[in-house]
Amino acid sequence: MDGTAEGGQDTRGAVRARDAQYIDGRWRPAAGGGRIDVVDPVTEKVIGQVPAGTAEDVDTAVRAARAALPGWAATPPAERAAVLGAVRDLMVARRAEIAATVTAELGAPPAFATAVHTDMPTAVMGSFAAIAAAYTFEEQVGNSRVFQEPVGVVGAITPWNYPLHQVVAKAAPALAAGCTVVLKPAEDTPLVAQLFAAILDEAGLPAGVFNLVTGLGPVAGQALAEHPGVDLVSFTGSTAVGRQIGATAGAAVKRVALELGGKSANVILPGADLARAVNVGIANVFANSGQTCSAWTRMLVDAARYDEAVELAVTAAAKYVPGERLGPVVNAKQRERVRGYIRRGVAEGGRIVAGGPEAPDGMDTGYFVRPTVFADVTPGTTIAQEEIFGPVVVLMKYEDEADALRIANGTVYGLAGAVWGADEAAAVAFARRMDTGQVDINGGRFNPLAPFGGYKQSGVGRELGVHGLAEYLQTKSLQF
Ligand code: TXE
Repeated sequence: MDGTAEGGQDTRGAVRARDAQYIDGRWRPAAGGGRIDVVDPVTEKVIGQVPAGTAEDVDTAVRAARAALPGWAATPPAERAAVLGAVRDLMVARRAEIAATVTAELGAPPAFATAVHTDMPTAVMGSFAAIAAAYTFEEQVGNSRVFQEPVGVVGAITPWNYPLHQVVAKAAPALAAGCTVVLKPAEDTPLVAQLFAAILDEAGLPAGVFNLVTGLGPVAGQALAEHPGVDLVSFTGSTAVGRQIGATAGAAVKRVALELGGKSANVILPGADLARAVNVGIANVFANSGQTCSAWTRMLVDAARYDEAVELAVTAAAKYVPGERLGPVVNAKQRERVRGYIRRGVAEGGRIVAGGPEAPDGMDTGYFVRPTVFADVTPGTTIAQEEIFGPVVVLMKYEDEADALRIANGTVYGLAGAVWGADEAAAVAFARRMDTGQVDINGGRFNPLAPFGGYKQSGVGRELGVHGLAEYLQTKSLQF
């Protein structure tokens, strides 16, 4: 069922914009007449329009989600798991269409759009189908029967940086738990969210269980966060907006999950394979043009090997050719923000060894930023403290392990990180002392079952795996 009015020009074959909101199992016209242009960050051309949803659309969607809640909550977990499995299969079948959509609206190079933007959320969807099928929603504890019940209606607000993954990381556990969902995706990347809604529809998810309202953050997003019919707000985005959403939820005594910014450290211990640590570290930051909340944007190297690390980083950065392996950032505002940070870094004494604030040579079109490496950065400076969210990495020197730990832990954030060392036990011991939610040891590999989330101001709650599912559950006990 997909009787949509076609809102956008089809510039890349598979990409399509729907001029409608997906509410209560059908695409319906938005309440207001406003539209949001969706822009291709490579060409700067408008590739489609979606509705600028209003508080009225949000209210209609929340009512639909409330009405669908009892039925979905009472659906046996195995049946919910089967629907998620069908969704996963459709994501596999529509892999090329998903990747093309992310490429069109985010500017992600096609290979990355497929391998990461498409395959990662597909794996996450599959993992929640498996978790829902196996999870213990009901158990006997002494003379009590303990039930894990859905929290209720979830308001999900997502950013543009991993437009489908961020949606799936919320929708999949929420649906697995028996919650119903209203999603407000980022205004820059609503097309893949619309495609996802179409996939859920095709998979046979009952009407009202998942609803999509496109719109602006301070309008549709805020209306969703403040709606009394929402039981849990799950937000990923900037710390500033997260703080506001947390305060609103706190005042309403409502559950909240926040995935916010990061400034993660890549700690290269003295015995580590330096070339590998630097190369993987650079790839980690420049993938997705630096727009990754968990990116290892601070590289920490011991003083003895610092100069060698700088050279390796410069060589590795040169492989990220803008327009080829390195895509643009999402929009003009973000490009100016990142360039501003680069200028600030220079003003505060950092030494640019690759890249810089100017546009890449001969690239007047597209929101490109040169892959930038800073050396001689001191820990207290702005570019060593604030999330830049662009292809910028800072290299810092440490004297000994205690110094490295102090620098690694010396920000308000604590989302992710990496430790490299010849002695794995020593690397693990170091990682255990880092104030951060997720650490890769000697490279690591993505694990959709591993809990992901922040210490300190990087957020509240966890996504992925059984810990991610638990965010969407509340516990009831019956005593006998
Ligand atoms: O984020 P916003 P922006 C960081 C990153 C980036 C900066 C700004 O440093 O440079 O934030 O990005 C919705 N009530 N991250 O401005 O505004 C908005 O519509 C309710 C890190 O894009 O926080 C979108 O859907 N919702 C991050 C979502 O919030 C509101 C990913 C995120 O947008 C709202 C993105 C409001 N008042 C940015 N205002 C990460 N952790 O991965 C906006 N929104």
